[in-house]
Amino acid sequence: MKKEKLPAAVAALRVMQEWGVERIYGLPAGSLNTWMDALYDEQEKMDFIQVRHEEVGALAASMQYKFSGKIGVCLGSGGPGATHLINGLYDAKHDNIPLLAIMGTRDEKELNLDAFQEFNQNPYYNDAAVYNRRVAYAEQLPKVIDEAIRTAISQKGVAVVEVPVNYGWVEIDADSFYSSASSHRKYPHPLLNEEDIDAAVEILENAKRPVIYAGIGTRGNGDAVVELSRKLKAPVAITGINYDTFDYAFEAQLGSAYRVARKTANEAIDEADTILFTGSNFPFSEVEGFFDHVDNFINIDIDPHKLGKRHQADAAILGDAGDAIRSITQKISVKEESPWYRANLDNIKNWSEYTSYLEEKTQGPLQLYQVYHAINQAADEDAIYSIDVGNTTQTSGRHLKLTPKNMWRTSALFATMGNGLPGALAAKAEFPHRQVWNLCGDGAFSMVYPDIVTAVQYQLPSISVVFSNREYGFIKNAQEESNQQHYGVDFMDIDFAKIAEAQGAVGYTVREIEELEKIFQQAVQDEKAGKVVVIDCKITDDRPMPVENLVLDPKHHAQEDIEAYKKRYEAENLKPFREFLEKQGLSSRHQ
Ligand SMILES: Cc1ncc(C[n+]2csc(CCOP(=O)(O)OP(=O)(O)O)c2C)c(N)n1
Ligand SMILES: [Mg+2]
Repeated sequence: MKKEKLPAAVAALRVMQEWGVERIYGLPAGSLNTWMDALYDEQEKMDFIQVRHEEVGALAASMQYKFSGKIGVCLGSGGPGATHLINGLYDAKHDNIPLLAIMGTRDEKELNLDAFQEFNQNPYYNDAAVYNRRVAYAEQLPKVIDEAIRTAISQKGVAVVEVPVNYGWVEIDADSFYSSASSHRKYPHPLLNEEDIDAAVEILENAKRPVIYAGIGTRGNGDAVVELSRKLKAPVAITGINYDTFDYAFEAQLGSAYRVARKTANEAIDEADTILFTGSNFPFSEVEGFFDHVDNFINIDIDPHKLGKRHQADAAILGDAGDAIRSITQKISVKEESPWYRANLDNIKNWSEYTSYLEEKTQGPLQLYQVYHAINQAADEDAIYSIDVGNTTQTSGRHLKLTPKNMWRTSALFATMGNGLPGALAAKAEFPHRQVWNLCGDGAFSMVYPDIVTAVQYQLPSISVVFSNREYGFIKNAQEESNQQHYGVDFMDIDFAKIAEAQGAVGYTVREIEELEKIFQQAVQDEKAGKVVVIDCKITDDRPMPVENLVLDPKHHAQEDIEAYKKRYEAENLKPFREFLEKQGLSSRHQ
């Protein structure tokens, strides 16, 4: 009997399908011809999303996992298409995201002879990838794809597979390969070591000024963190990528720390004596000596490699952050509402009055703050936010009113600009019935806006809010701290609404506060009607408050400097944390 045969590339797609892959992002090329034929054959079971730049495809694939936990796949042609993928691959590497990148290359006979567009590709990806191979012969193609996906998922990283173009067409035996997807099991949570829990509990029992630092390891366990916070009377600082784990109205939420941050978190950590650091890889702790002053540092992580990585730990707990937090909560005694806790609650309230004041202004030129107010008013309660890199990363964490029903995702550790729109494409493809927002700066949007066409073409509606301040604001602000001059940071005004319209999307321009409400309500209707929307918000170039560099405390700054700072940041009623500490009979550690 004749054996059933199928093209090797189709076999590879079947393996991917078993792993749950529903779409591939990419852009065709000669070296991808066999993949395109296979995708044509499999189009009933799998989508090909044609992007306008391979980087957008790679970023969409990476962001897809951040939103849905499903591995993303991207394609790049041999040579230039493959090298275009690199930012997406590094985004995935840095954020521990499983991703499969397939690179075309020339027919095997032409390899290693400096053929057109040919180069020794694998070494280029070595640093980014946990698996990085060229397929050795046609029959191996589905097996290598299976190995690549299994490695990417189990090691939470990037798998790169280079495929000579002729292999994909070779007819292979249908029974010569299989997918190991059905054997996939998640690592179980490590059993907690009770001695380590007890050591942490003892430290916390004696802490006078505890702060819980909740990283993304606590995602899905916000309730457990809140319970511990209320029992221990410890405010909660969060990693910047963890906003949606907590309800914005949680009374003891300090927000995130350092620069992409809120005042309250920096001040609390600065005055704390004990940090409970859970499920976080906060990269600024060593560089800035962020926790150097504390008496005790407790480190919880599910990854042994992270224990003690960011700061020397006095107690270390290997385990799932939720499990460990629950165990600590069970063992710890209920604390009275302490002066430390009250001072923090007051400080949080003072900060939230400040941000509300900015957001709710009805007079004056349009600032970014009022744009957030419009978003908060117009957004669905389970809206998804894809956040680009720049001021938006910082300000969305201050002004968006998030709850665990939302999702807020960005390019966190690699922090590449241009991830917002790819993230919105991926989010809508994964969650077609949820409202999707892309919040980005004008610089970041300029890197990727041709892919608005992709959203239009594939009917993946979203609302892109462009914060147009006509500058690379986040970098201009950094220059203010370190350079003598601003240089290379300003650019011309761009009409993004017009660009959007030219791409078949709906474009709006907002110039005044009073225009916001109507346009945002209309945009929401448009998105629901299946349209891709771009709202170009022409905002002032006001710098958002640098909370890592506060000038509010008369003990440390001249009155005129404080007045100038308050005036510039419209912060007349904002108080230094010292005032709240002293009101509670405590003193600052900076005398
Ligand atoms: C690909 C890339 N290039 C450069 C940077 C450095 N960088 C970080 S934020 C930023 C400016 C962002 O400008 P824009 O998108 O206009 O946002 P704004 O801060 O003005 O709101 C730059 C250049 C980066 N993170 N990624
Ligand atoms: Mg800008």
